[in-house]
Amino acid sequence: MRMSRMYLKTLREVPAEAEIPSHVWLLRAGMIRKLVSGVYGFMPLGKRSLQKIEAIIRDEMNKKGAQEILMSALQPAELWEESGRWYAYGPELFRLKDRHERDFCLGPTHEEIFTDIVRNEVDSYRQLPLNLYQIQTKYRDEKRPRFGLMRSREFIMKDAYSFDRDWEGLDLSYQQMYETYAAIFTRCGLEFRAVEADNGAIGGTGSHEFCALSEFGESEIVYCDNCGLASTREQAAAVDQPAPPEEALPLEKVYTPGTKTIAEVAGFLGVPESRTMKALLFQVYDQDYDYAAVFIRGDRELNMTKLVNLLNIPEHAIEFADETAIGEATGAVGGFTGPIGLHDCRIIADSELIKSPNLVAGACEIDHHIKNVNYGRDYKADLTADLKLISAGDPCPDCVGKVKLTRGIEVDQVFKLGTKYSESMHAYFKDENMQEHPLVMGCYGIGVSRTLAAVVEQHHDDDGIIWPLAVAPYHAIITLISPQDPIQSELAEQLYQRLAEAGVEVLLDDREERPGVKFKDADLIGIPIRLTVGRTAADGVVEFRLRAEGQSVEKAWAEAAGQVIDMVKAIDK
Ligand code: 9G3
Repeated sequence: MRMSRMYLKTLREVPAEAEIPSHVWLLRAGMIRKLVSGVYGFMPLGKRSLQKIEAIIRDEMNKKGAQEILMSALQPAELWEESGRWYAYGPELFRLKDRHERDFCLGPTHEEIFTDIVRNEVDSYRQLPLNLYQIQTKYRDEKRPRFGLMRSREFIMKDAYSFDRDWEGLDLSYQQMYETYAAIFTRCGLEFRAVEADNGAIGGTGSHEFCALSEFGESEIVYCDNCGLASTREQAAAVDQPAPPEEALPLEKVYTPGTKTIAEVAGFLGVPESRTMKALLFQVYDQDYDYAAVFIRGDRELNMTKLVNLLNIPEHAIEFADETAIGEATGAVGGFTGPIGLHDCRIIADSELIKSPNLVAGACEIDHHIKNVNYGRDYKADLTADLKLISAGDPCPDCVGKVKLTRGIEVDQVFKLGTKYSESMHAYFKDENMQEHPLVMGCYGIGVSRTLAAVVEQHHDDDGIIWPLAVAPYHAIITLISPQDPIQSELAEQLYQRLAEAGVEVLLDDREERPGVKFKDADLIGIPIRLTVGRTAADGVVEFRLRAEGQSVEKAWAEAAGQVIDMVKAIDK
């Protein structure tokens, strides 16, 4: 493609709404354009990279015997009523009516649609296992779309649905898709971790998130380089590290004026924070108790997911209580609450805390704490469990390593759906004895447009994008310094033809622009290989430079061409 003909508008300035690198660079490189909040269009360069990612997905899915179909984005409400989800989703579901006042939604996902197709046409075990997928536009009316393609209201997803005769079959399908995803993200040049994830609203059991590591990711990832553990932070077990046992010393109430925080009381008494006890008070709804006090070591943070799971209550049934407001009912005293003197309140203690001797706790009295509080002798809990939020450097729960924390972009999700949809929608098959059984399903999504953004998050520098060769919009760019110089333009044309004939996707920057602008644009759009035709054209010499490495070397043009052709042939080998 000649850049003098190409539809491309690069931006020198960072658009105001762009907060993270991928959003900045995709806009500045002219790859995407915003239509309205959370809705983006793909311009020529962006569309080409999107197609590269889709081609990798198709190749890997087809290798595993999955079959591509394409279902509609327009979904009749009836199917969602059958699955029971029509009323389960709120404003996030784009709903509309047709001219006959019939209810529809724009599909945020396609469990119902795929189950409907299969229930009408699969009725025998001989047709199983089956894996159908599509690459299709999804619609979710996100409350706060942001970060460009990362959280948009319309996005491209590859969603696959597997149908098996039993759970063993599902496990096999799941394993197949897991391997497929690892291959896809590796070929796209993404560094990722597969982490156990919470099942969330969709139900089913055992789901994973593949997270592309990025400091701007929305998921907090805990990982161990030693054993390969990877988990979302709220899911990660934390290892108890109690102080060594010691004799329980006598209780001692001390005057600790104005020391409301852990740091203040630890500082005032000259003890480490790990020798103090933190109290967190909660108001609880729809349970047979109103208040709960959670006690955890002063140097730890509470993991709310673990607390909610322990109490087996929904997240909205618990909220932080105002200690002063509940003082009357429970004896709590803001900033000085401890287990001794607390009443009419569920006492919940972290597993590590109860093994830690002689701690400083609030005295339930203003400006006073109590030293040497010991579990068992001085207080008991109604419930104890690991409630800690794991932190970087903590021991790995699975090995002797230390965990690290990073953030991840959830580029996909896979769920074992089981019979959730096949039962509610009567998708059954007959076995060898003509016995009817519900199909056992799994679903497997990849955020295609989100993957594009994740690649940019992981592959950029201060000058722009650094595309991995396999997903670059073009493999190479020929920067022609002086198009009006016949020697230079002749050589550039020769090089251009040679590469194009060999199947290299090559851009020829033949614009009447200053060299500096051409170099800046080449770096900004991130084409992996740059060949500069300039002063040395008379000797048949060009400058060869890899975007990812930065330094340039001079080569005879045919040799440079050969090297580019070899690099392109080596993609995905
Ligand atoms: C909705 C709306 C938003 C949603 C869903 C339904 C997420 C919904 C979960 C999934 C699960 C899997 C197939 C591909 C892989 C992920 N957001 N989910 O079901 F109505 Cl508004 O989509 N689906």
